[in-house]
Amino acid sequence: MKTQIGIIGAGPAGLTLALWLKKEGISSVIIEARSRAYIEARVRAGLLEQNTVDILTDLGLADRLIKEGQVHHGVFFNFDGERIRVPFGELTGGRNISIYGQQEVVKDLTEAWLAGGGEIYFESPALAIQGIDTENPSILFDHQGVQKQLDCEFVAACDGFHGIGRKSMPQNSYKEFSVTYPYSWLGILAHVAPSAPELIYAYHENGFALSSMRSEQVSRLYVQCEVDDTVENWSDDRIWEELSIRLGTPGWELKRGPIFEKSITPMRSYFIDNMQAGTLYLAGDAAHIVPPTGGKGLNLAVADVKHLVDGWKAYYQQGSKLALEGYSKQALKRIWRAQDFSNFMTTFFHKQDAHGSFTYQLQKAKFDYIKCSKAYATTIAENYVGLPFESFE
Ligand code: FAS
Ligand code: PHB
Repeated sequence: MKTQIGIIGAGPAGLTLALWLKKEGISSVIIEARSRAYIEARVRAGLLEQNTVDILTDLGLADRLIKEGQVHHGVFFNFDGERIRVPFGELTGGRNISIYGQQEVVKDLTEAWLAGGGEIYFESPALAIQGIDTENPSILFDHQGVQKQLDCEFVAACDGFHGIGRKSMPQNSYKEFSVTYPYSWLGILAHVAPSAPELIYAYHENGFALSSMRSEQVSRLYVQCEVDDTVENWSDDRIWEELSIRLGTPGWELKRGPIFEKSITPMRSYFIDNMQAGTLYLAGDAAHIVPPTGGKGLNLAVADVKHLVDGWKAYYQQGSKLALEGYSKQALKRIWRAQDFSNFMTTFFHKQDAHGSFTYQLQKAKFDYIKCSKAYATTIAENYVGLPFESFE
């Protein structure tokens, strides 16, 4: 089997890359370890930045997103029960976010790719990437118990944090940066209408909480929990009680309903300072992880894809390797920005030290500053909705 770009992973990065390359007349094949049912059911992110919505729209992949997604023009911040609103649409000249589950994005992109004749080898884990120091690398993978080989001109490892892409980079070809936060998130999905029209991020003495949603009938909510906590420690009643306390503000009530999904997500920042080696390129979680507090994970994956497509367009259409050679440097400008903003949102809202401590006073000072400074509120707003690509040119 031969193609121009061999893609490992059918997550947001791999699927967006395949569809965008196809628009530019560049062929690719996707190799995915899991089944179609599994990747389309995997509950993860829900916040799409303006850039991501614009890219999916330009690619003709946003019909359902536009129909079923919710456009938000602002976000609520709670601190010790006081609530303010950051009107990011107004502060950024109309850049907004959309709430639309990652699994819905994956469903839409998978459907579009297959309906257009695209190839995905499901339940086919990539075992090795060979020849990245040549112009004809290949991907060895297991397909229904038979070892197969995909010959290509480039390999895009979009295989997430636990994939083989980063592990296939040459020794000492990158420096890694890693921070693990001393807490995790317990996330739920519940059959109940959201209790607020926009997201609520809340600092509380009991711990952080986030109120999000998936539709008018389904709420998505998170509570800060211990780093080694388990869902078994969290009864439905305890979850609703803590959410109600942590998100509470005078005159507001949290609606409750049947919980149908519970999961715990660790909080970490990770990235490497080089995302390419020879004809191997990494994109998305294969190269970086951000704590979900900033809602950046999926959006960073799509931003990496934009830079990769720019590189392969220039190479195949003008014979220039410049953009490909500068891929990591270009992508890292946004990755550093997203790491900083995700770290800001995480340390701003999570309970890290005793109530009233020095750390607490710094967190409260941030909240009080947002209330009185349009400049500070605008800084947060432009990072939250995602900076335009031209900001990093
Ligand atoms: P993905 O991990 O989505 O996709 C990688 C794909 O590669 C997977 O389908 C995997 O099966 C496949 N793969 C792996 N190894 C392979 C191999 N050897 N061969 C073939 N295929 C292989 N981000 C947010 O913004 N907000 C959130 O709330 C949020 N919550 C999250 C919760 C969890 C539990 C996790 C793990 C992540 C969360 N994220 C969140 C981040 C998440 O959305 C990622 O940023 C996003 O999925 C990145 O997309 P990809 O880079 O495509 O990687
Ligand atoms: C979500 O809806 O899953 C979500 C939204 C915003 C975040 C994290 C998760 O920062």
